[in-house]
Amino acid sequence: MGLWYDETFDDHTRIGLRVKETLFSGESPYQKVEVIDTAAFGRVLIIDGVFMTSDYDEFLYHEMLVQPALCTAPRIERVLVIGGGDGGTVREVLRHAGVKECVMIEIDEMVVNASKEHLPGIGTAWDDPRLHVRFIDGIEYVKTGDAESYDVILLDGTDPVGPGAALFDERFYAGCKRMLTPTGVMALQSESPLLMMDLFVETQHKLRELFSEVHPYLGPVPLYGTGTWSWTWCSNTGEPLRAIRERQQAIVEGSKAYNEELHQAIFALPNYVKRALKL
Ligand code: SPD
Repeated sequence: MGLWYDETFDDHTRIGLRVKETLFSGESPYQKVEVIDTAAFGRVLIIDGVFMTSDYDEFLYHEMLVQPALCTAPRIERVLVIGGGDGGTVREVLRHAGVKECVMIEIDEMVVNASKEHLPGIGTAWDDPRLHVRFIDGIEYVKTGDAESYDVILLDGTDPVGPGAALFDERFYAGCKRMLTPTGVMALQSESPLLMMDLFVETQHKLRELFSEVHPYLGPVPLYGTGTWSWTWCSNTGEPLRAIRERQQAIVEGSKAYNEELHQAIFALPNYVKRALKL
């Protein structure tokens, strides 16, 4: 049988990967951080027993979190990423020549160090001079940072357990909105509408209290339970389908998933989601 790593969702469900080798295992002040090499998904980052990202399907997650926001925001000079310690999100941001500065706030230095060493295929932009990584608490940062200082904010957290739980709190979202320029766009990972429908709906309601435009969109991430994942695009002025053609054209060639047609398609919601959100 060999060694398997199981992520357990609940009493009835778990998903397992056969392990070729454990590359890193450490306990930070915040959480347990592991990197394993697997036969099916390549290298996989695991935090507190939950699969975060893998060589095999990370592009499906990171391109979807970043590109709809970066291709629609009126301005993209200053971008804030909260979480995302594996480096996949900032890599996608920094593909845009129009980004002058990308600040990444990650609470756990161990995640970044382990990712730099063991996931070099995901974090390929660590040396970009436009990137500024700070190891501080994102919750505190959005309380005290300068108002209206970012054109785009991206939230790349874990599931709402451990230090990631506060990233699903309405006060945190209000802090993000405070730091966003009036025409800015925020996008976040918003969990699985299948496996975590209550959390998904609750998150949409919290965001609707703060933003006039709140648009969830869906895509596949095979590593995560149920495979169907959601992200949410938020703004007080723009529209998610009004993409900026030149920005799209500049990055589509180098994208594994994102393109102009997909941008339009991902915002189409299946009936079970529309009904849950009363759309
Ligand atoms: N169920 C796992 C959800 C993890 C979401 N964040 C992944 C981080 C990848 N950069």
